[in-house]
Amino acid sequence: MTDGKKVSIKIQSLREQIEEHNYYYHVLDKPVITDADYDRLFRELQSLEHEYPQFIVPQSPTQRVGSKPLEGFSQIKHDIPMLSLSNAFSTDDVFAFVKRIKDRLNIENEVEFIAEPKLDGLAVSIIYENGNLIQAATRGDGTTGEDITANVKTIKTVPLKLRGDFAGTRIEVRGEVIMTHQGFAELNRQQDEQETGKRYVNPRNAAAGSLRQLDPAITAVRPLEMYFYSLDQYHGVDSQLETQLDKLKLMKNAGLRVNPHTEVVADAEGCVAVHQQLAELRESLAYDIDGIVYKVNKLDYQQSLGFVARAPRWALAHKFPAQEETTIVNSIEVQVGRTGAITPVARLEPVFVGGVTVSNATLHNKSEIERLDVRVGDTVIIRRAGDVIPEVVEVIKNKRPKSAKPFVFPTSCPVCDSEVVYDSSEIIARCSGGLFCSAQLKEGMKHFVSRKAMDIDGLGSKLIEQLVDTKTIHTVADIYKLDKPTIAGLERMADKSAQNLMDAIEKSKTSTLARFLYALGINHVGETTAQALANHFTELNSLMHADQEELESIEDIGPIVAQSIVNFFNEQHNLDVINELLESGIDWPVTEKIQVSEDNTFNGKTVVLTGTLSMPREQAKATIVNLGGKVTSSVSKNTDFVIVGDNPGSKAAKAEKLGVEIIDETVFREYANLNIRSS
Ligand code: JCF
Repeated sequence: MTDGKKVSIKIQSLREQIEEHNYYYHVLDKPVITDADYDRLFRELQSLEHEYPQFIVPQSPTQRVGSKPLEGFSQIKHDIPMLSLSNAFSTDDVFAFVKRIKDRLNIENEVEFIAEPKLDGLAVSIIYENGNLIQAATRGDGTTGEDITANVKTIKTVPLKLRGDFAGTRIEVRGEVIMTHQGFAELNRQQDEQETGKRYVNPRNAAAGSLRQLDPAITAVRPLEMYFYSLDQYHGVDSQLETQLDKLKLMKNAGLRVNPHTEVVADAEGCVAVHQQLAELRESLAYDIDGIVYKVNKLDYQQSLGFVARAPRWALAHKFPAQEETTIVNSIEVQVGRTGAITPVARLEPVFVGGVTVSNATLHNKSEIERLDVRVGDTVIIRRAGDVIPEVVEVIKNKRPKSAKPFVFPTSCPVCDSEVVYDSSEIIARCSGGLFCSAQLKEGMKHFVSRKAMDIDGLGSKLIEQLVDTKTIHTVADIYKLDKPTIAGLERMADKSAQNLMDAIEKSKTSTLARFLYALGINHVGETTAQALANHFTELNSLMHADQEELESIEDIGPIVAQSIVNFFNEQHNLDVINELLESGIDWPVTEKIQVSEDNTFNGKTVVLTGTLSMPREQAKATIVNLGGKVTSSVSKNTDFVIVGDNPGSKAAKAEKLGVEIIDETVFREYANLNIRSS
């Protein structure tokens, strides 16, 4: 075989592996390799393609950002119009819809439906020829849309190539491009940081703005995702498709992600039940949905029902209550947080939005107030999405009272009068008072006693405020000096509750190093970082003396976090408080040092992990390393053991072929427990 041939086979194999892992990750939501292993495959393909550019094809997973910035978007006429959906706002509307369908079909029996969440994003149509993505378009006016092929190709949940044999076919699929709440928040955070002066008002606008970039390289770094909901053309596909569900299954097998909350229901009651379930789930979903879509399942029925005006007769969008409402700003106040950050808040005329009454909305920061130009007395549109704090989206300027004056952002802290200072981006305002500021002190204490920190049950916000305001306590260490008569002397404190609080304080003294570190409220040290620090140092003293370099050597700790930790332990005041806390008896069990017998099975062996393990991969790796073994990512004849979890992929098959010993995860667990003894 020529070298060229060998390289081309290797490239082909890498592409197939990457595509298969994309499918496991994006469509099945069950990755079978680590991100690091995936990255390795990807980089190997990139470097081979770099060396042998003659083998690059547009469908290669490396070619998502292929083209240069466009001059403008060209128009694409849809083969089949992209219709909208008829809307329903009540269960009565749904029953009427189902009755109309049964009447029209002239049948007595119940009609099956597919129910799925209606995603609040942008409809996109994609054409695959011979299984390759060749075109993507927006809905536009339904007849003609814009060619956004280059941008859509950058979305990782959109396969560039379909799975399976699609030679000789032309397929059109449609779906919704969305941005998750998390992606949206992160994007706005970056927009703030880069001082673009532009914040997106909601995930849908952010998705739209990201899709309409002329430079696909910008779209590529935006957190866009896609769910597919319809198969509109399938020329050359020889499967027998009888239902909407068959279509969705075909799509899913082809690597097109279908929303996991999609269900077949037997009748109108079933439709309404899904609406109710998802209305409750709505808060916890990672993205916005604005209702449920019902579609007649049988394709024959869809065909005979046809269309009215611009919507199919066989589909309905059953909407949820709005997440945006208008109300009036009664006042604007600023709040001082634990780190001194000053957040402006709009106090609102209470309004019912997305199922709850809202009377406050965050205004984020000074520049956001300026951008919105929000004033006391203004009528505003507020938005409440998921479980995030409601925010002001827009001011309705023509409803502004004549007397409304621009809001003046304070130059001194409203609580302690210290000067307000700004971070380097000039966006985040902070009170410079530190613990001299009673607001910062109170917030720091609330954090210290919170459930994931020292977990002092019964020491709520109101009590902390009283204790600070009456100057009973000055630092978190003072909490442990409280006596029962002092507590009982506070407002609304009976003898019994004073005793309970004393007990809770006492109980909190037995803690863990991770909790204690988290409780200290070191800037940038959240729960996960605190745990990582505790794992690494196992005791407090060496952490307190660690330098920047050692801290940065810990996985996931970067220079900013490391610097913040060093600064914290350089501050004499903090050391004093820590000493007092330890003197008052706060303690934690010493992390057990692991002792391993050298003749254990894994000592000196090379091990590969595959499939979904019930323990975090890092933990499995650490266990093997503790036993003296080595963990590698791919199976070869040098591999000694392959440990398999659920849904093992190609690695288990390869191990079998090479005769490498395969160990079930449960067996591994038992083994690891037997071989690790604490000293
Ligand atoms: O999730 C959506 N926004 C969505 C829109 C879902 C669907 O199944 C749709 C749609 C628009 C038209 N189906 C049609 C026919």
